[in-house]
Amino acid sequence: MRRKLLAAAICATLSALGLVALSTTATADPLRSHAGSRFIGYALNLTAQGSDASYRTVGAREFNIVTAENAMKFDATEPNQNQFTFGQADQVVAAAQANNQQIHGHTLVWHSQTPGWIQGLGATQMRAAMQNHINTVVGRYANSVRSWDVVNEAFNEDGSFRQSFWFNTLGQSYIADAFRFARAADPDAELCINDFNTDGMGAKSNGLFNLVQSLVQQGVPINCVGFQGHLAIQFSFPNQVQQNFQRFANLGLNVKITELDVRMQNPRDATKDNTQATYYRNMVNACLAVTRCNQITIWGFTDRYSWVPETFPSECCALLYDQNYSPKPAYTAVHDALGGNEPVPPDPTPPTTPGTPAASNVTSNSANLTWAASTDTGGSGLAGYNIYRRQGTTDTLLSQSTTNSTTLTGLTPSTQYVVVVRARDGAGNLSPTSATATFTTLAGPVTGTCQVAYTATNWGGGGGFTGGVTITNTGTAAINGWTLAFSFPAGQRVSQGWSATWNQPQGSANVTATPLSWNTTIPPSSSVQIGFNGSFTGSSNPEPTAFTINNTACTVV
Ligand code: G2I
Repeated sequence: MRRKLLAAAICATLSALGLVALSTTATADPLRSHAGSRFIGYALNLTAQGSDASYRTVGAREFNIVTAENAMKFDATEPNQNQFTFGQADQVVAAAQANNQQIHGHTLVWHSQTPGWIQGLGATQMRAAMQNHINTVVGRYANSVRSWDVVNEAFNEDGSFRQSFWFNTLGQSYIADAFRFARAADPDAELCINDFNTDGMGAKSNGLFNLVQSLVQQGVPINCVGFQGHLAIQFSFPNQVQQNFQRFANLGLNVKITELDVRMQNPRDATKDNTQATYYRNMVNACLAVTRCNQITIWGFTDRYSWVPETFPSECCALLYDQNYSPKPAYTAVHDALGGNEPVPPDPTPPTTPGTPAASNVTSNSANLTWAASTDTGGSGLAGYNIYRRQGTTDTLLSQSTTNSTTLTGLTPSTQYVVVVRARDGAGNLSPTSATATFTTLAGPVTGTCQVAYTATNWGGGGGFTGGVTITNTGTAAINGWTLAFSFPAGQRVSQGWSATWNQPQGSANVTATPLSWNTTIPPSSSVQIGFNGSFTGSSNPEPTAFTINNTACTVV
């Protein structure tokens, strides 16, 4: 408080001398000085950065992480296939680094601001183009970008998947694939899924939660969930934001507010400013209450540059500073909320090693595990346990538990599992790994009934075609492990496939496909899409008429 008054006095003196053109808040006490171990950021508008010295000054002074508002999007970085243009993205990186700021990458796979050339490709080519884009962009910035919005806005308001060209062409697996490609290009970046209207509890955030939970369970390399936070004061504040953030954090993921702004209907007035400040304060406090919420980014900072008036012509004034760089009540709210919540003291001490787990009640797809509890003396407290499957030297997260027992579900029948447990504390420290427990699941009946949709798209000329198979679990129990089998009627051959291990013995019409690690389980009412390139002879390419999953016939649609 004293610092603030002193700085204000200095500012007033300098102002009187005509040395300060701008009304800004105390320069010695910017937002970033209150961020603690978190990041406080803004979306950088490159036009403003190039033309407006005040914009550069405030952006550099207040924030410690930068998101490119547009410069890292697909249409900016790869406007034509495999012709990459990094000029603008490089400018953002250079500006951030010059100001000792981190960089949050936005965004790799989105339906908007993505060039037309990729939207019309067939599945194989689109997936390869997605991989090439992610590999090239993430690879280029592997040493400078600390976190990425890998997939952006994949959901409809009712929690179903958005029918984007990505989804329509590649199916839901495009999301897991995007994360795998990003991880391959940068082993260290924090990889996020990002969306809007998911800030509070509701249908859309439930859809996001279900997806994220299944990605974690499948070992897909996702590290964080971004909540955009585009709010408006004429709508009520979202429902249970802190609880919503916490349920994602409990999956072992970091949480970020990635695009916060709070718009209002024209004209701006003092009452609206105060309501807006409350919305900002509530969002910041929700983040601060969740240990794993590690970033709050505002989608700009001055009303001089904002996406709002272009998109909502009767609305305005969504940011912390007005058009002339005067801080608004919203700025003070964010500043004081951050200041009132200095970071919790560091806890470098992990919990003690959990006891050796014991397996019981092993079925074809589940098992109970119990172990002796750990203790935590570092101050942040025991948060729970991670249960991993060990295969060779790799431990893959199977599930998490807040107590010293768990029921593993979704296991594959007739399969040996070696499992270990590690304890987690509130600061995210992991204990040493427990000794192993080994058990083998029982042979299982086929638990689901199935439906298969087969497509064949002949290439223009020659005898090549692309085949696609969508397997849907129409039963009420999960299918855990599957073998798809069918016979080609007219000498067709699989030459190369994806999303499954394909096999067609030489000289045989019989084809089988078995899952990869990430699509082994098909929950009820869910589908997996797999595909292949193949060849046919003569002029027709008739479809197989019968398909089985685990030797049980499926409905063919
Ligand atoms: O719409 C607000 C945000 C929602 N979440 C994803 C963000 O990426 C998105 O940002 C906005 C940018 O703030 C705008 O600046 O995304 C818009 C496009 O979806 C951006 O607007 C576009 C304009 O519509 C174009 O006219 C303009 O050429 O920015 C382009 C580049 O300046």
